[in-house]
Amino acid sequence: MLNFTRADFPEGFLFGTATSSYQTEGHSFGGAGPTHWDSFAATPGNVVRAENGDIACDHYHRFAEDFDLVARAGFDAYRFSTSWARVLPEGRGAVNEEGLDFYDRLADALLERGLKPCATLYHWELPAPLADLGGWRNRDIAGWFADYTEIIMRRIGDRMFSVAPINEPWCVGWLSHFLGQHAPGLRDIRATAHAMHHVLLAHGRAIQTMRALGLDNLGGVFNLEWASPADDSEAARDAAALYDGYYNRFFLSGVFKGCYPDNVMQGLGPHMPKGWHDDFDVIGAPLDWCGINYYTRKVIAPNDGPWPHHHEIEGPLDKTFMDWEIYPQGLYDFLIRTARDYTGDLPLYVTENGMAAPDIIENGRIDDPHRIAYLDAHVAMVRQALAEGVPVKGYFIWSLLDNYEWALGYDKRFGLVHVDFDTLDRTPKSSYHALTVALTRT
Ligand code: GCO
Repeated sequence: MLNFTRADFPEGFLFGTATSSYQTEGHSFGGAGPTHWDSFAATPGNVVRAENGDIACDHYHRFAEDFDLVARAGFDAYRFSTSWARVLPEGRGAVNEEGLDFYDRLADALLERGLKPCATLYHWELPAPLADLGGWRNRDIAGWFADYTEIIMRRIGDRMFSVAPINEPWCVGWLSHFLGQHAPGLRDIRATAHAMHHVLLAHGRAIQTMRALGLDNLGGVFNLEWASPADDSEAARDAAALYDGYYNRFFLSGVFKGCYPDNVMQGLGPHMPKGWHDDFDVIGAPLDWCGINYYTRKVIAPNDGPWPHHHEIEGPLDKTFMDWEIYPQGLYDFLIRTARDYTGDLPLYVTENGMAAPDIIENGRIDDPHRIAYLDAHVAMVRQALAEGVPVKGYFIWSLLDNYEWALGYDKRFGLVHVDFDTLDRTPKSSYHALTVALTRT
């Protein structure tokens, strides 16, 4: 049982669940073009067992069944992403009509079930031909992305409840170009600085494009991770502040304040693309809401290596199957801080929150009390922020389905619904049943 019901929330508060295209659809279906994730995954050492998104959950063929599950649980909204390479197999130029038709059917299927469609236009599978041209390192990506935005939104924009251009700019920039853990797997500070700026420029261009199409309820989705200093020395505090700088504040500050944090620019400054100072009018195109994806915190210690002169150390709290500490307080702190420092009265959404576990099926049942406890603890933080006047308007759980967890392959199960990756059978977990009670009890 969960310790909340819908009645504990303001009228109109939205409960939703989320997935993404490459992680669920099955990229081999329907004429989608190759992406940088496909080649990244095909290169030894990048992804557990070199698994990829070819089949994933076969959501491409099973979306109706999946949306029945969303509706039956009592959710109001469903967050999904559209695949650039499915719509434009070359990234530009010729449209794959089958891909557009797919998202058209998907939009209708959501509305038929009374679900609000919440779209994200990029969740990490860049068309390979654009990666060949430098991908996020190339300033032209802002224009390519705006063109793709126009094509997909001309087709489905009329039925979207909300749209965000890019999921988690930190992952697109830092994780993929500095840490090398996601495609394209670079570890290069110049590539990082360029990608971090261009991802925001592309975000802004997409917002402008959608405004010109007359769309509204447009936002941004940022993954925020709390940074705790390893001890109370000044050096550790600075180290955590820098982690917070390039993980969280860089993107929020770029979009909502038109500048980048000084501590981040001490390292990235010399590597920034030419003319970056002049892009903030685009980057800061006004938004209607701000989405926060929250999972965990990191404990940060200083070192005397090259910038950013710090590293993560293992924290003392209970961990999920991702080895991520469970730290609900961070969600509360981010809701308070984001409203106070960046967004003011703008609606905030928790656009992702959830946890991975092994979730083994036994006698046709999956008991996941750990997930129920995780969700309960985080929802309690949302309620606390609401009680203090933060304008939180919705809470989305990652994820509806167990799916492709990127470099970690298919082992890390985040779903409310278990997926057997041999048969593709779906089995709702006990967390799904608990949510159904919380959301449908009157
Ligand atoms: C994320 C992503 C998802 C991940 C999830 C768990 O936004 O980070 O949207 O793709 O699967 O976060 O790591």
